[in-house]
Amino acid sequence: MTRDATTAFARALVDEWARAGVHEACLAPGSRSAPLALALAADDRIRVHVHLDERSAAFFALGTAKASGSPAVVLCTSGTAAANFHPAVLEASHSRTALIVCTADRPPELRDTGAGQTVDQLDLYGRAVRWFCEVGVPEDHPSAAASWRSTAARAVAESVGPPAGPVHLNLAFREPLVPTGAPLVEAPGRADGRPWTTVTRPTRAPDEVTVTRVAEAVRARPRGLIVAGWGSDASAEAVDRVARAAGWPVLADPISGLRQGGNAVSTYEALLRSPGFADRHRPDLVLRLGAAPTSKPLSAWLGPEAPQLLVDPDGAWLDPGRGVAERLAVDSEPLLTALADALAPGAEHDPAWLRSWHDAERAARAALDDLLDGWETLFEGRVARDTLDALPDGGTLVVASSMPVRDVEAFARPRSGVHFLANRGVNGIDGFVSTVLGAAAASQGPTVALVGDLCLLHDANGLLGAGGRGVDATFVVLDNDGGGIFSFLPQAEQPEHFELLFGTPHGVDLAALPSMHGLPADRVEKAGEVVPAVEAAIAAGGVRFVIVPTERADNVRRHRDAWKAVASAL
Ligand SMILES: Cc1ncc(C[n+]2csc(CCOP(=O)(O)OP(=O)(O)O)c2C)c(N)n1
Ligand SMILES: [Mg+2]
Repeated sequence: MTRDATTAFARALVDEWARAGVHEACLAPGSRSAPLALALAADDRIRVHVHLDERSAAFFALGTAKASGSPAVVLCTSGTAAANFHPAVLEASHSRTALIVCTADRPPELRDTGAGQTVDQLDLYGRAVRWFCEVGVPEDHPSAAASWRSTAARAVAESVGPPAGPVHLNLAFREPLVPTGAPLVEAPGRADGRPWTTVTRPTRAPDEVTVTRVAEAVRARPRGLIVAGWGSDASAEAVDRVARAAGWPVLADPISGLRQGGNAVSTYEALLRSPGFADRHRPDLVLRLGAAPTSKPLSAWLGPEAPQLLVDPDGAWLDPGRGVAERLAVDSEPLLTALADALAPGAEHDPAWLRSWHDAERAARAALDDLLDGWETLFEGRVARDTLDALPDGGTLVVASSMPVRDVEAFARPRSGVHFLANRGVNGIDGFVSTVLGAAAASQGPTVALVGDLCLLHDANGLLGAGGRGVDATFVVLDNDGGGIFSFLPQAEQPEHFELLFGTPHGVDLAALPSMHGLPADRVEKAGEVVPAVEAAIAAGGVRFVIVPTERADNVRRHRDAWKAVASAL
């Protein structure tokens, strides 16, 4: 009797992934992918999340991987299904998120013959993947165990990097696609339960010469700054130690997770819009962690004139302003720890520098908070600030692109205890609902999402089955009936086609969307109702919506009022 290679192969892959610490797999229904789908479902070390829409499946997997730091598997059938993974593959590539992307394919004899649901899937995602492997049709072969298992182990290793990112396995399956009942081809794993191949990665710690040199540079330039964006990969403690030892303020985009500690300046967006302040506070050295912050005024102000040291272990060259003077290709945590140690004994400060930032932060914070707290009308900046306040410690805030990420940056107070996530690798407004639900599935505490109406609608399919996934996620939806961000851009000065091309109002009742999926939605009318509504949704659990209606033109005016209030408070 012919032994069953297809089933044995699929089970060997899944076993290797489970051994390597993969916990989540997302898949969309299809026939060609059946062998791997069945093997995933049969292994209770890996949770399987099923999605109709492949784009949602891939973003859900991305959300689990971002929240957990472990690679996630995503699987689909052949043809256009595979192309629907592409947006999440791009986001995973740019945000350096480990994703094991498996596309089922016809065997070679059925390719390029007009066979159904068959496209060229080789290198489908181009240079966005860390590794592409055309795995080949599973066959009964004496070296099956080594070949299958090392492929699976390598997929995990390549996805973890560094740099982490997506890998693509194209899996050709020949019929029959379900177990034949024949004995399986034997492909046992290692006896000790370890993966076939593990990869040892020493930390990329800085050498002493580098630490001494950087410490000297920091000492010589007391008017310095730490600037952090997403992907900083450093602990708040290490950043705070360096900031204190150097006497430098910390300007951290909240999605870096580093807007906390005694030297945090949370109001830099407003401060740097005041030309007097920006001129008087030019730094003479900047230590940059992760991506550039989202803030345009900050990026423009950090031009090439200010010497910037970028900590960039993965070689991602996160330097859109082309101002970086030195790239430190080392891990941030050991660098910061060594730097804090080197600076600690009696580092020279310019106390006036830090005091001036502290005073400005205090004045700007009070001006912003007084203004916002005085408005009963719903204002998106206040909703961003208050949504973060409503989260308990241990919660996760997933911030959507467009204005939510900008408003969190401009208005959120410093805070610890919250895990921030955002799809900022490529800033797409696609796949957001699924990313949030995936993050919620892989997180311990409650997950709250801050999202615009278009971003929500873009991944409306992500809500399919959301209520049955056993996750706690609250969507705070800023409903300004269109793309509010465009009202801040030069297009807004071209009123003739503005609404048609950019504003794009849709008129959809956003409470009807969750209702269609049996999910509760609460609509708030006044600013003071946001925090209680978010807290109530978190306490109730499950997937819930808080709809916050706002008005685009009014929103622009209030942002400008906020910048004016800070300028006059300085
Ligand atoms: C996939 C994708 N398509 C288009 C864009 C361009 N884009 C950026 S923001 C935006 C509007 C988003 O509107 P909404 O989610 O309602 O947020 P708001 O601007 O109102 O804050 C669009 C279309 C994008 N970033 N990603
Ligand atoms: Mg909108």
